Amino acid sequence: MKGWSGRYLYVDLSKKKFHYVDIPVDVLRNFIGGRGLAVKLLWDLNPVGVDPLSPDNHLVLATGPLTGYPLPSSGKLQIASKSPLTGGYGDGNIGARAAVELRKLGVDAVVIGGKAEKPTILYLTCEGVEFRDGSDYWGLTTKDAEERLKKELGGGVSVLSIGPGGERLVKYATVLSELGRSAGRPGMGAVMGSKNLKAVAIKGCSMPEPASVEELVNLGAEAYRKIKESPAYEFWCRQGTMGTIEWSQKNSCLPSYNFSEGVFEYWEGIDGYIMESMKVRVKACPNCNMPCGNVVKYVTYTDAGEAELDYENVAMLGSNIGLAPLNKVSHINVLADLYGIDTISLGSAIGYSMELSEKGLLKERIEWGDYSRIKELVRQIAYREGLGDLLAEGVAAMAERIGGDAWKYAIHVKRLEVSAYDCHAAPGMALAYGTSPIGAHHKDAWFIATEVRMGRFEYTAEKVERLVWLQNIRGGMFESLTTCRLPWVEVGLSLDYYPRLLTAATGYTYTWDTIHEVADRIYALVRAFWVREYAAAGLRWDHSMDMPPAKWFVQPLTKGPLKGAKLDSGGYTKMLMHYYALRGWDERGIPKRSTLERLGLGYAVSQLESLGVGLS
Ligand code: PTT
Ligand code: SF4
Repeated sequence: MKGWSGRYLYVDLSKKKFHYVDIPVDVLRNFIGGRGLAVKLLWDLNPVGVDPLSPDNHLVLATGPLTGYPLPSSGKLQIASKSPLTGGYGDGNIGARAAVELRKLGVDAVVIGGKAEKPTILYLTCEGVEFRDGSDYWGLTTKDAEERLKKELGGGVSVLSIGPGGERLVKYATVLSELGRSAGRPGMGAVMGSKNLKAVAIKGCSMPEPASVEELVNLGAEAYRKIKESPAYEFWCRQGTMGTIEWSQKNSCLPSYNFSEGVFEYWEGIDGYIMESMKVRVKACPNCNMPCGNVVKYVTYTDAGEAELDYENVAMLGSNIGLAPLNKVSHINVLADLYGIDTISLGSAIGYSMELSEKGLLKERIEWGDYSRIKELVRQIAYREGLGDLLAEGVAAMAERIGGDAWKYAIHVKRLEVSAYDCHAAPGMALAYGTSPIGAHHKDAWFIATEVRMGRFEYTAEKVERLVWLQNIRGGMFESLTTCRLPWVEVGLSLDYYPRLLTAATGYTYTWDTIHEVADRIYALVRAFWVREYAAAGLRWDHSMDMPPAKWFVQPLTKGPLKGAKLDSGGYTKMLMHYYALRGWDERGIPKRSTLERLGLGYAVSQLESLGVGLS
């Protein structure tokens, strides 16, 4: 086998044992790696209906057949599990040295099950697994844990860790690495915490051999060159994702005041140019020649330090909670990283509590942009103190517990908080959130850019067709390869490199047809996973699961160039039904029997039927 290692490492924390399991080559060919491999492993290994925070849930760390090779931006890793926030499939993508080290372990994935008796650190090397006592690490921030562990284990070790948020099972706790890299928005950090797993340290030894070294190296070198020649390269290296603040403001989709508006009056205080004036260095993921990790130095009256900034973080912890300037936002971002909690859900939970407070639905008074109150709230969430204990559950659970009209202002899809694009005037982006495999996240389809070109108010079949294509490329291909998608998205590297690189790595001929078929398979299995888990919990699945937040339909924008805009529910539902038809799913959003069988997922048919899910 070339390009893959052909096995995964299974670690049982309860028994302190590990073993290696062969992965059949057709599973690798049909799912490629990363997300594809992760959902297949979770489908097979997780008991149906498992409690996400129980020892029986599994955490999967998965690479793909391009990870770590000398080609653009190949240092990415998938972290996946059944989500404690949503109850469905959850994953995240981290750009860190750990991705390459994991590839060098001679496995395609690491699967972690069970629960350690006491706080534990896993040390993974080519010799096997060491179960180290992590008691002294429990309670440390992600930064302190990683620095101490690296000192203890010596050079060449990469670390994935959780902070106090993950330890206390904050439902949107993430896994951090290299201070500033975070993955697993739907609570992958809480899954680690539930297993008493403070950190995973990895030191590999050698990469799997590709089918054609020469082809891979030549293609990789050519692609690196093309990236540097791109007209977008210079600005990207200056601002990275932070350039999106200005773009979103101008296009009226910068989430402001808990997604009530798409423009923010203080946007110039948090944009990419301010960031440039604070920038002290740039960080890159492994094998990347278009670095976008913008590290800034910040100072407020009370705080100072360094932060790595990205668009989502700054929008959700800035405009969405009425906070500016960037110095203050930077500090809140750092707190989220140290505590190990997702900035998007955090900004949503805080913004939601501010709006509820304003409307008298929450008795505590929490003012928009109140910096010291926000700092305190972040700490309370991480340690689950006072009001923080409620906010740590995420906005869907907050709405349920508060009751009354609170649900009207909760911004989520399938219980995952919406990432940083307001959709009052973006039905296609709303559909991207509605149908994203992990709940409302932009990674599978950053449709807003396409929508700006295609028209903001159209509810067309053409948009839906484009959306399915985008999801297949981003959520299907890139999440499985596993490499960063930004060389294509941001500096226009031709997509045609990827099937060629995949073929050079594995020796199997991948065409666009085979890649789209793999993506369709991954989407169908992820959807079947959600339906299975919901059915096991006694919940019926229907199209309401794919509806965006109510606010976008009923509460128009009151400011900016698109003042008065709101979504039309008839138009949205028509697009959703067309989406289902394109995917071969029925009008409830459940893959049809014929679709599952065509994609080689017959095992999902029998499992769903045994749970009483009737298939069309
Ligand atoms: C991702 C989500 C994003 S997407 C951002 S900023 W973005 C937020 N980052 C957080 C953070 O930082 N700290 C924190 N405590 N929480 C955070 N939550 C948010 O998480 C990221 C880059 C970015 S920056 C993006 S778009 C691209 N994402 C990719 C992806 O998903 N897949 C892929 N193949 N390539 C990608 N390239 C880009 O990578 P999640 P990273 Mg991230 C501090 O994790 O769960 O997927 O959610 O991984 O290493 O930080 O790189 O404007
Ligand atoms: Fe990482 Fe940015 Fe490079 Fe992508 S473009 S690999 S996110 S540094």
